[in-house]
Amino acid sequence: MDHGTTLTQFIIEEQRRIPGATGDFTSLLNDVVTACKKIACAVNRGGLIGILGSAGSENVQGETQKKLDIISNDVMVNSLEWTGHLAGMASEEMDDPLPIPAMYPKGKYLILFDPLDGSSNIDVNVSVGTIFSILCAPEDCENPTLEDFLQPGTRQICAGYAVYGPATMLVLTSGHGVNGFTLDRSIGEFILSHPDMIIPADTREFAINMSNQRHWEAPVKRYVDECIQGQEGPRGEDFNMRWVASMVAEVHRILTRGGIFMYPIDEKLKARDQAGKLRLMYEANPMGFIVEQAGGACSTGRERIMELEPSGLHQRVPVILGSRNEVERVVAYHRESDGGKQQVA
Ligand code: AHM
Ligand code: MG
Repeated sequence: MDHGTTLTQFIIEEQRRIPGATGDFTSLLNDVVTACKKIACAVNRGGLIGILGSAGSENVQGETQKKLDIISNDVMVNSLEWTGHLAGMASEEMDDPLPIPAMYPKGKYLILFDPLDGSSNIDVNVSVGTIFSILCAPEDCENPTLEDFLQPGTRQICAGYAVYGPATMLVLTSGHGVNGFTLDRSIGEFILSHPDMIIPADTREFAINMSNQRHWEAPVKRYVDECIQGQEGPRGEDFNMRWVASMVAEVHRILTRGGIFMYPIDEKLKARDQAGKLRLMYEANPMGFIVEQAGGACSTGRERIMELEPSGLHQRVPVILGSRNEVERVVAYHRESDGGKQQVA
């Protein structure tokens, strides 16, 4: 019985197209995929084995950690540290980059991850996910420093996410388009189910946390206000709104049917000295890479996210991503509001 193209088959076939490829990267990706399957299993059984709820600790950013945040982080670390493909790893849940223990061989790649994004949704059984970004370590780098991790998004060689929803899916890019795979639990393999994912350039669906409306900057207020005015407003069409509070689920929806997702800078974040809510290195950059590869756009409202020069591992940035024409409209509203003259048609 033919189950279709497995993810393992897909990445080996991709590797064969690269002359001189050693298989190291393929093997690393397989290890990441295995880690995601283990996390999917933990998330799936959470309520049955007593691992829902708070762990009673905080991460470096002062956010309460859930038990599953910590379990997922441990799964990623334990699944990847021994493989010999990595020079180091960094995670939303760890203060500093984690060196590879001396007893294991080191490799040429760096990985950054958010082991369980959207974890405020775990206890209410709403989709959560794992996001990862793979970079090359500098040549002959035995022990990568923090600076070695601080590479702009344009230097990513691969990015992906797993979404633990009604089905577990894995979505990947290594710079040649975006492909989606669905976990077939009967054989324990991810099967290519969404080849060449493309985000439509136009959309009539936006996602933003409306409870922050009074804190937003003028260009975001203007954009959302025009959407809400619908047929009677300047856009002349009705818009729909969604907010899952799980970035992986929002990006997945946008990759599937289009849309725009915004977590902009606002006065509330500024008052806390935060430059945004979402983290550049393991949320905005990998999602930016995936969205751009699917034909969409990803900006802070003022700059392309992938070109930002990172200044810290846990740096936060405003994020506006999705259908290209809508993202460009929001960027143009920022330009106008900041004093530029450019008008939107
Ligand atoms: P997390 O990494 O601590 O889970 O936070 C990131 C999440 C995103 O998935 C989501 O878009 C956002 O936080 C939701 O924020 P809010 O609760 O302010 O709506
Ligand atoms: Mg997160």
